[in-house]
Amino acid sequence: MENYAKLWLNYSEKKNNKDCSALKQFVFSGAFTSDKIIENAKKELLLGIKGMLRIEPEIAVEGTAVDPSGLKRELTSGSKIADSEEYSISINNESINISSGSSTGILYGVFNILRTIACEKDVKKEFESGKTFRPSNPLRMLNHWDNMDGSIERGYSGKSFFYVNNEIVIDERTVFYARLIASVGINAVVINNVNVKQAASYMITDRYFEKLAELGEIFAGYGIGLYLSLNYASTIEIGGMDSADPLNEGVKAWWKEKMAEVFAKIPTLKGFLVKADSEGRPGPFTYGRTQADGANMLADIAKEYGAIIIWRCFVYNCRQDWRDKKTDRARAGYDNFMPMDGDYHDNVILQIKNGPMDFQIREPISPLFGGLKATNQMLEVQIAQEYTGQQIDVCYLIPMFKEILGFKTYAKDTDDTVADIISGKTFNSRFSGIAAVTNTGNDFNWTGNYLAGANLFGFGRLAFDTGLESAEIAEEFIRMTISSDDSVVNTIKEILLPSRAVYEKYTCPLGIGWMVTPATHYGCSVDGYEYDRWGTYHRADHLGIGVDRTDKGTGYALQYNEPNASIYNSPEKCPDELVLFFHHLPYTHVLHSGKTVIQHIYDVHFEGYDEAVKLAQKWDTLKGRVDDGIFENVSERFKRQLFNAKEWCDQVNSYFYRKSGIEDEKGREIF
Ligand code: GCW
Repeated sequence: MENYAKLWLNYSEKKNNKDCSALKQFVFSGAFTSDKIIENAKKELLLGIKGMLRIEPEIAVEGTAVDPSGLKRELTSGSKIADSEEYSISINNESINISSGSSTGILYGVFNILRTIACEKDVKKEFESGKTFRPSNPLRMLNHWDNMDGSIERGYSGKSFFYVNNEIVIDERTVFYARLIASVGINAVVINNVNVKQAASYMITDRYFEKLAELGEIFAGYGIGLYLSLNYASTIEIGGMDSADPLNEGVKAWWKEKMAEVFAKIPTLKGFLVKADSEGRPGPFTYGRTQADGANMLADIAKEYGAIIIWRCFVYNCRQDWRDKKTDRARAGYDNFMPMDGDYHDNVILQIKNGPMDFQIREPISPLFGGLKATNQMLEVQIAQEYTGQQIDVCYLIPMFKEILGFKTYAKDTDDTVADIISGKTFNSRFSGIAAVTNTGNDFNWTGNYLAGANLFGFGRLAFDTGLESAEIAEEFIRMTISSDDSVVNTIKEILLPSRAVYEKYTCPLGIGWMVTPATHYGCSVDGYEYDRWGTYHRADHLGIGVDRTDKGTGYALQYNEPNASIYNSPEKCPDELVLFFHHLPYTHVLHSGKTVIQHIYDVHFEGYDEAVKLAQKWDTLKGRVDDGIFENVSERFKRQLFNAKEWCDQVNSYFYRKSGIEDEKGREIF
C-alpha cells in the first residue's frame, strides 16, 4: 500500500461507461520520435483503461519525425512551445487517434481521454467529430518553497517529499508526482525555495548533481522541465569571492564556468528562478545596479545552454516606518521594474505576483500587467494557502484566478486581459506563462485538506486552458478524486464554489487585508501588522479606515492605464471590494451597495461566519457517502475553520465597534 493518495489518478472501475467498444484500439500519430514520454503515455493509457474499464487496449505508435520540443533544452519561443504541445483526438472506425507534433502532446491526449472516462462522459460523443487542444500558456509552472532540511516555507501539508536531511529523495512518490502534475498540464517545476540558503546554495555543485540529473530525467519523461531557484550571491557564498556585482568581470567569469558545469551535469535543466533584493536576499541593488543588470548577466550566460532566467518582481522595502505615509509597498513592483521595460534580454521572464502586495484574499491586479510592454512576463499566484486559510479553511481559489486572468489591462487600445499578456498574445512575447507557489507536501493526501487538492488540480487545468469555468474544473476534480455520485458531486461543488467569497467575508472587508497574525499568517490580529516594518497598514482611527493610494495619497492608483487609473482614483467609481485598498474613508461613507462602510464590515463578518457554518453542515451530510478517510479529514478541518471564522468575526467587529462607537443597525452581539 502506498503512503500517498492517488487523487485524480486512482483509475477506479467506472461501471457507468457501458459502451466501451471504441476504447480498445488507440493510435498515436504525428511528427514525434518515440521516446520516454511515449513509453510513459502507453503505460498510463494501459493502466487507466484497465483500471477503469477492465479491458486491455491495443496501442499503435506511428511517430514520424524528430521531436522539436520535449526533452531537448533549446531556446525555442513560447509560441513554439505551445504549438508543439498541441494535440488532436479523433475517432475513426472504432479506433481512437491521438496526434501531435510532440510526444508531450500525445501524453496530454492520453490524459484527456482518461479524464473523459473518469468523469464518465461518453468518449465517442466527445471526440466523434475530432477536437484539437492547444495550451493557453507556454509555461505552466509550479514553484516549490521546499527547503533541503525537509521543511517547507508556507507549507501546510507536512514536509517536503523532495528532501530529507539535506539529501534529495527519489522514490515511487516522485514518479507519481510527475504523473499527477503532468496529467493536468503542468510542464515546468522549480523544486527549491526561492529563499536559497544553506544546503540549497550547493544545489549547483557536485554535492547534488547526480540526484538532480536523475530527478530531471523523471520529470522530462512526463514533459516537465526542471528549474532551480538560484542564490544570487553564489559567487560569495559558494565561490569564495567578495562580490556579486553583475557588471564585475570576475563575477561573470565565475558564472560562465559554473553554468558550463551545471548544464553539463544536469542535461535536462531548463533554467533558474531568482529572488533578488527581496526580504533580505542579496541582489544587484547592493552594487548600485538595476534588476535588469542582474537578470541580464545570468541570462546571457544561460542562453548558451538554451536556458531561461525567471526573475521575480517581489522587490520592496521591508524596513519601512509605519509613521511614513508616503512610502507605499504597493507601488514598489512598478517603481522598481517599469523603468527598464525593454532592457531585459529575451531569455529573461519577469515573474509578477497577481497583486501589488502579497497574495491577500483580495487585491487589485499588479499594474505591471499592462505597464510592461516590451518585457516577457509571467503571472505568479499562490495555491499554498498562506493568507487564505492554510489548508485548514476551505478556499477554492480558481474563481479568484479567473478574475485575475480576466482583468482588462488596457495594455494596448484593445481589451487585452492578463490572460492575453501571459499567453504571449498581446505582445507576441518570446516567453510567458503562469506559475503557482504550490500547496503540496508529504501528507497522505498531498495537500493537507483533501479539498485543497482542487486548487492543485484546478491550477493546472486553468493554466492549460484559461477558458475553462471554475464550476467545470471543480466538477472534474470531484468526479475523478472523490465520487461520481451526482448528489455528492453537487454537494461538494456547493462547498467549493462559494468558499473564496465566504473566506473573504469573515476576514478581509473591502480590500483592506493584512489583519492577520504576524509571521504565521493564520488567524485574526487586527493591529498585528499596523505598527510593523512591512508596509502593510489599514490606518484605522475613530473616524475611518483605509489607505489613500490616490493622487492625493501615495499615487499608486495612477500606475494603472486608463480607464483603470481614474476608476481606482475615485472613491465614487472604485468597486466596493477594493475601496479601502485605494481610499481612506469615514465609517459613514455610503458604498455602491447602499450600506455604510461600518455596516458592511459588521454584515459581512456575521454572514461570513454563518455561511462557513452552512458549508460545514453540507459536508456533514456526506458521512457514509464518501470515503471515511476523506470525510474525517475534511470534517476535522471544518471544526478548526469554524473556530477561526468565529474569532475573525468577533474580533474584527468588536475592534471597529470600539474604534467607531457606531452601533450595528441589526443589534447583533458585538463585544
Ligand atoms: O509572502 C511572503 C512569504 C514568504 C515568501 C515571500 C516570497 C518565500 O511570507 O515566506 O518567501 O512572500 O514570495 O518570496
